[in-house]
Amino acid sequence: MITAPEASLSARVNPFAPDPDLQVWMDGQLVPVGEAKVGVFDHGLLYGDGVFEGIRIYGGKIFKEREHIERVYESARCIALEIPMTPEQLSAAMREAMGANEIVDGYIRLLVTRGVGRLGIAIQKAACPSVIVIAASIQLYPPEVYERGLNCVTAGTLRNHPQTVSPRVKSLNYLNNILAKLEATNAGADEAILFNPSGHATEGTGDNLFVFRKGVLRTPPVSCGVLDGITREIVMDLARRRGIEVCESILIRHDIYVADEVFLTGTAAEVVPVVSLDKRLIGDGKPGPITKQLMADFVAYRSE
Ligand code: PXG
Repeated sequence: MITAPEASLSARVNPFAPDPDLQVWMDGQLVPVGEAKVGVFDHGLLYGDGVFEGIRIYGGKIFKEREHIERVYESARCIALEIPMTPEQLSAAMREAMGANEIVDGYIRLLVTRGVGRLGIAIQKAACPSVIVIAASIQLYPPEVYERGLNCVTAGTLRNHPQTVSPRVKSLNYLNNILAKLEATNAGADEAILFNPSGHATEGTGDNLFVFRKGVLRTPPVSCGVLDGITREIVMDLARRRGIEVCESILIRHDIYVADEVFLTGTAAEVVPVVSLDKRLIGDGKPGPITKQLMADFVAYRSE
């Protein structure tokens, strides 16, 4: 329902406004968040033309920094976007943003946009890509979610077709994921599982998917159209170290319904149990022992 705004647009108070003391690193300098503005002609805004990374800071250290930097260059390369900095400079910018805001445990959002240009989708119409680094605290699922597990729905919205923009690119257009998340919220669930156009399971809206059944841990291969998640890689390794057989295999909805355990992995959520899909309980409807083991192993690993 559309209602008339009560106050003029410019007089609205945004309840989600960031801490005004936050310093943002933008194109070579730290600026107060109130001054860290993206131009209305930035192709990142006009067309979603850009890439990003979400990175955790644990105990003052940038977690898996090299992997995230490699992935942002790979995402950028795929969309023919030249990052106007070396990996070393990018790393220094992250440290500057982290230091300026005294973040010890938090989150880095690294963005590269095509920059301000002329109207028009041709990349030649934007010559100066912009780099932004935000270091801040992170909004996580509350602890009880890790104890009870997530209730998920099958999203009607599909994951990007691999022949459109590759799902391996962390692009500034997350609308499919946003719409899938909205489907979950509208259904009273926590999260949505997206499928690809062939009906194969891919991942959650911002997390990779794992299914455990009869001693084998499975996750869809990257070729199914999923982000090559950094947490995914760590968790596969942790599971193997526990002697669990791990394989990348095509999964359909059936495999989730009949799984003993299901969980999601990602930078923000780390390892989070899934206890139902479309209101059907997975296993006994409680986080399972393998999931709990890997949750603990992940916490130990990231504190190493
Ligand atoms: N799939 C998708 C679509 C993602 O966006 C993951 C899987 C997990 O990948 P990593 O490398 O993080 O294990 C992601 C990651 C945010 C945010 O602010 C999103 C992600 C990560 C951190 C923050 O929404 N997505």
